[in-house]
Amino acid sequence: MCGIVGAIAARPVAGILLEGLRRLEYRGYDSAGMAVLDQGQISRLRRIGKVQALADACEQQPLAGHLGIAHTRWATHGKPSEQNAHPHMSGERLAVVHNGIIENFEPLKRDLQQQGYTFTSETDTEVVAHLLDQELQHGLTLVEALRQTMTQLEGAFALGVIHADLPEQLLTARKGSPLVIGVGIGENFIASDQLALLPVTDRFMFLEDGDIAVLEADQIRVLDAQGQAVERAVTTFEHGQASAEKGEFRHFMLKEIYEQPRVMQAVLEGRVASGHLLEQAFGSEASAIFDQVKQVQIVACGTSYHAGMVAKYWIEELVGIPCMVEVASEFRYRPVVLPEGTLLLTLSQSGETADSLAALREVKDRVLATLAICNVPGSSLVRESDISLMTNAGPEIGVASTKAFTSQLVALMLTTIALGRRHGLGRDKEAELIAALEQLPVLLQQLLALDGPIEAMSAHFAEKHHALFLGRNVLYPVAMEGALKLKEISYIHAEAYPAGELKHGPLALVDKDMPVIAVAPRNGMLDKLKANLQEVRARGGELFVFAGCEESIQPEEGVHVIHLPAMPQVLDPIAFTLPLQLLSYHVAVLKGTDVDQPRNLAKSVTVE
Ligand code: HGA
Repeated sequence: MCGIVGAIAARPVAGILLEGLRRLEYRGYDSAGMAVLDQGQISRLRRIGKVQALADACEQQPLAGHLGIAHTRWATHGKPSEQNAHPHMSGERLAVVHNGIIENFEPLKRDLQQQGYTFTSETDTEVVAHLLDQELQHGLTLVEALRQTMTQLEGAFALGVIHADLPEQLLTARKGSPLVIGVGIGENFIASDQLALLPVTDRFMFLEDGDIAVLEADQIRVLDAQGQAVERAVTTFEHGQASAEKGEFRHFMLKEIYEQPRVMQAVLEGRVASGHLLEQAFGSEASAIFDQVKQVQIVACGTSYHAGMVAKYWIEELVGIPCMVEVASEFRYRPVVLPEGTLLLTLSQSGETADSLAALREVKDRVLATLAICNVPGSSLVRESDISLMTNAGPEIGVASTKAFTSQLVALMLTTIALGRRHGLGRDKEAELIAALEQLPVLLQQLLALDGPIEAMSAHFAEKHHALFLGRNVLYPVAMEGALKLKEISYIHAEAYPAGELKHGPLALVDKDMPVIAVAPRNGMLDKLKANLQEVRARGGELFVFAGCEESIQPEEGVHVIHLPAMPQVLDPIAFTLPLQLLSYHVAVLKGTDVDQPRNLAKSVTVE
C-alpha cells in the first residue's frame, strides 16, 4: 500500500522526502510524486514507476524549499498513471497527498463539478483538494477547512496538506489509515510509518483517529475529532523494535508471535471504516470482479494452505458459494475443472512460492479472475494476479510462519465479507463481523498472557516422539496448523485429525506416549468433540485441551486444560492458533532445536 512523507524544516526538504519514500518502497506502489513550496510557488513532480524515476526527475529539475509533501501510490481509484499520481492540487496553491479510500467521492465529485471545479485525475483523492479549496473560498482558515472537509468524507484516510499562502505550516489528519508525526529539533515530519523518518528523528507522536495536526518547524498543535486542542505523547523509537531485529526476544519466532496484536491492527487499517469493509482496498477492479464470482478455488502451500482451509468453512457458511482448496503442488499438475465464474485465490507469505506461482500461471487464462493474498507487495504472485490484498504483517524472519498466518486469516475474512455482500450477507452481519475483527488486537494481547501456563505445559512434550492434534469444523485446519508448527520446529512427529475421524483409524495409536492436543471452542460441535475426547481418555491417552469455555471442560487426571478468554465465535480460528504457536515454540526451546531456522526448511520456497 502507498506511503506518505512530509516535512517542514529550515533546510531543503526534497532529499528528506525522497529518502522517506525509498524507505516506504517495501509497501508496494505504482507511482510516486512530491510537491515542494519554494518562493511562494508549489512545484510538483510526479512519475509512474519507481521512486528512482522521481529522484532522477528531481536531479533534472531540483526542488528547493523547506516545506513539502510526497507520496507513493498504490492505485485504488483510477489506473496507475502520472495524472493520477499524488500530490493532487486544487488550482496552483494547494496540494494534498492521501492514503486510503474516500468512499463517497462520487457524489462529492458531482457537486464540486457543478460548482465549476475541473478534475484532472480519476482519483477519489482529488475531491479532498477541491473540498479544501471550497472551504477556503468560504473564508475558513486552512485548519478549519480541513476539519470541515473531514466531516464530509466517508472511508479511511491519512492526509498531508500544504498551501502556498502558508509557508510555515504542514497540515495532517488521519482517520482509519496509519500516520505518524516525527518530532525533530527545529523541524517536524509526517510519514505513514516510523521507518521512513529514522534518518531524521527517533521521536514520534501518534495521532488518534479523527485528529488534525498543524506542524510548524518548532511546534506541533493537535486538535482532536471534536476540534479541541489536545496533547499527544511523544515516544522514542527503540531500535530493538525494528522488524529485522530480535530486540528483547530470544528468537524471531517468539517476537513474531508477540507482534500479532499489532499486526491485527495493521491488516485492518485502511480496510474498514464505520463498521464496514472498504472493498476498494483490493484494487480498483475488485468490485466488478466480486460481482461475478460464482465459486472460489483456493491454491496454496503449507501454512497458507491451512489458512485457505479455514476460508473454505467461512465462505461456504457466510457466502453460500462453493469453495475448493488444494495444495498448489497437486493442483498445478492435474487437469483441474474450473467452472465458469471461478475466482482463483492464491495465498503466500512471500508471493514467490514456486508451486503457487506455477498454479496461478497454469490456470489464470481459464478463470474469471485471480486474487492474491500476500505479505510482500510487488512480489511475483501480486504482480501476476488481477487483484490483491496485502497482509501488512511486516517482515517475517522465523521460518515457521506465525503472524503471516493470522494476518492471512483476517484478509480472508475481509474477502469473505466482500463476496458475502453479493450473496445476502446483510449490513448488520457485516458490521458484527467487523466489530469482532476489531477486537483482535486486545484479544490476542490477552492470549499472550497465557504464555506462562503454556510454557509449563510444554514440559510434557519434550520427551515425546509423536503427538495428535484434534479439532472439528473450522478448528480442524487450526489443528493442522498446530501439528505443522510442532513438527517444523521441534521435529516431533505430529498429525492432525478432524476429531470425528479418530475412531476410523488413529485411535489405534493412542496410548500414554501419544499426547493428544485438542482445540475446543465454545461452538455447536463442543459436545461432539467432548465425546471424542472421552474416546482418548478411555484408551489411556493424555489430553491437552485449549478450551473456549470455563464450564465445559475442566482439568482432571490426565486432562490438562487451558481456558481462553471469551470471544466472538468468528474469531476462534485466529485466536486458537496463538496458543498452539506458543506451545510449539516452548517445546522446541526445551528440545534445543534451531527454532528460527529448522533443519531442512527454507523461508521462501522458490523451488518446486
Ligand atoms: N485512493 C487513492 C489513494 C490510494 C492508496 O491509499 N493506496 O494505497 C488513490 O487511488 O490514489
